[in-house]
Amino acid sequence: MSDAPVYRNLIGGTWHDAASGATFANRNPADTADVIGHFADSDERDVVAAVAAAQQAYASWRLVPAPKRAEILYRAGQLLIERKEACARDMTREMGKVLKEARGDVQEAIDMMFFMAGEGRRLHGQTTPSEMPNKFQMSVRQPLGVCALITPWNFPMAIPSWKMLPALITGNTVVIKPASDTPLSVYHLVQCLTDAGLPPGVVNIVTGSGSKVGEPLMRHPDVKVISFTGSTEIGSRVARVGAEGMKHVSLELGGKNPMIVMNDADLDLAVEGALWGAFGTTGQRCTATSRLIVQRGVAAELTARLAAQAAALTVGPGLDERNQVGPSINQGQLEIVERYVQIGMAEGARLVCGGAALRDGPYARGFFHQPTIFADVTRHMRLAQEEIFGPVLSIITVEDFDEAIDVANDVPYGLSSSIYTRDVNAAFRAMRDLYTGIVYINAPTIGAEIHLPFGGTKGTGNGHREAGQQVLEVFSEWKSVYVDFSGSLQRAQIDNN
Ligand code: UN1
Repeated sequence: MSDAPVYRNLIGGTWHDAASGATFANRNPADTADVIGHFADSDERDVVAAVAAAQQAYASWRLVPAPKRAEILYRAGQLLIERKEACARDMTREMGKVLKEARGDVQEAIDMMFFMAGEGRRLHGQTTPSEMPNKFQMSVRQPLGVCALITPWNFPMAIPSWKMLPALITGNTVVIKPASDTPLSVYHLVQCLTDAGLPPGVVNIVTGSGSKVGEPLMRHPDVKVISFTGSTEIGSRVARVGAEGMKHVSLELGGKNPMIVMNDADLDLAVEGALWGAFGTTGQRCTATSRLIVQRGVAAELTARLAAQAAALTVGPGLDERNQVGPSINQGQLEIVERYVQIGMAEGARLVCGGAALRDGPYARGFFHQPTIFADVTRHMRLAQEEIFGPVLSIITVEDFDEAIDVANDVPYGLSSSIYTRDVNAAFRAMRDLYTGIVYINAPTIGAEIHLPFGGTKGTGNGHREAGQQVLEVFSEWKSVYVDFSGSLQRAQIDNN
C-alpha cells in the first residue's frame, strides 16, 4: 500500500474500515503511478450497517422543516465555493478531465446546492376546491426513506449532487456508492454538507464494487429509492431489482447524441461546437456528440476542417492547463475505444483523423487516445448505433432535413441532440421532431444547466428526469389530504349527485 491517504466508509457520522479490512487504490488515469487514496473495499456487511444508520437518521430528518434543511444546503454551497479549486484539482487527478472542466463539474454541484436550497422554501403542492361544501383539500409531498445512490465516474461531483441534494431537501436519507474510479469527489461533496451541519447518518458513503456493494444496496428491503447513472445494460438490471422490491427507480443511461449541420449553418460555429461536443471530457459524457449528421453541400468542407482541428487538439494530463483533451478513465475504457476504431475500419468507415492510442513518452503511464473522426459512416453501422464513451466522432452525410431527423432518431437512445441552421422554420421543426430529452439549437449536445430537467427517451432512461424541479418527483411521493369540517358524513360522488 502506498502512503496516500486512507478514506473510510462514512456510516452514522463516523468513519469505518470495510468489515473485510480490505482497501482498493484510486489512481490517476493520466499517471497510474500517482495513487490518490486508498478506499474501503466494502461488502454487504458494510451496506447493512449504512442502511441501518440511514434508516435511524430518517426518523428525525424527515421532521426537520424543509427551509431548515435548505439552510444546511446553502451553507454547504458556500463551503464548496471556497473549496472549488482544491476539489477541481483532486477531481482532475482522479478522473482525468482537464482542469477547466473539473471546475465546471464542481460549479454544477454548487449550482445544484443553491437551486435545491431554494426548493426548500417551495416544495409546492395543490389546494383545490372540493365537490362538497365545508371541505378542504390539498396535496403535499412526503419523503420515502432511505435512498440508494449509485453514481458514475464521468461527472464525479455534479451527478452525485443531482441525486443527493433533491433526496435531502425532500427529507430522505442517503447511502451513496460512488464509482470506484472517482470516490474522492463524493467525499469532498459530503464533507461540505457535514461541515455545514448535516446530522450524522443522513448521508452515508460506502465504497466498493458494483457486485459487492451496489447489488446488496439496491436489494436491501429498507431502501425505497434507487437512483442510478450508468450503462443501459446495468440500468435494466437495476430496474428489474427495483421492480421485485417495489422501489422507486430512476435511471440515467446511455446516449448516442447527434449534431445535425445543415447547408445554411454557420460553419465556423459548427466546427467549434462539434469539437467541444465530441472531444470535451474526452467524449466521456452521456451527452457527448458522437454523430455528426451533415447535409451533403457542406460535408466535405466540414469534414476537412474538423479533421484538421481535431488533429491539432493537445492531448495530455488535465492538470497542465495547456492540454485540451485528457485521458480515458481506465484501461478497460481505453480498450473499448480501440475496439470501436477497429470495428469502424472493418465496417468500411473512412478514418480522417486520429485512430490510435498514445502510449509513448509522456503518455506511457496514462490511458490516452488521439481524438478520432470517421467519415462515410452509414446510419446502421455499429459505429453509428452504439455508445462508445470516448473521443470518437462519426460523420454521416444526408441529403435533406427530413433524412437528417430520421437518422438522428434512428438509435436506441434519446438523451441529447442538436441542429445548426440559420433557418428558423427548420430549427422549430427540429425542436418538435427530435425525439430526445434535450435539444440544442446552434450549440453542441453538451452543456445542460441544472434548473431544467435532464434525461432522455428510449434506452436512455425510464421516464424520470434529474435536475430541474422534475427531480423532486423521484424523491418524494404525493399525499392527498381531505379535511371535512361540515360535522356530518359527506359521501363523495354520492351525496351531491
Ligand atoms: C453527462 O453527460 O453524464 O450537459 C452529464 C452536460 C453536463 C452534464 C453531463 N452539464 O454536458
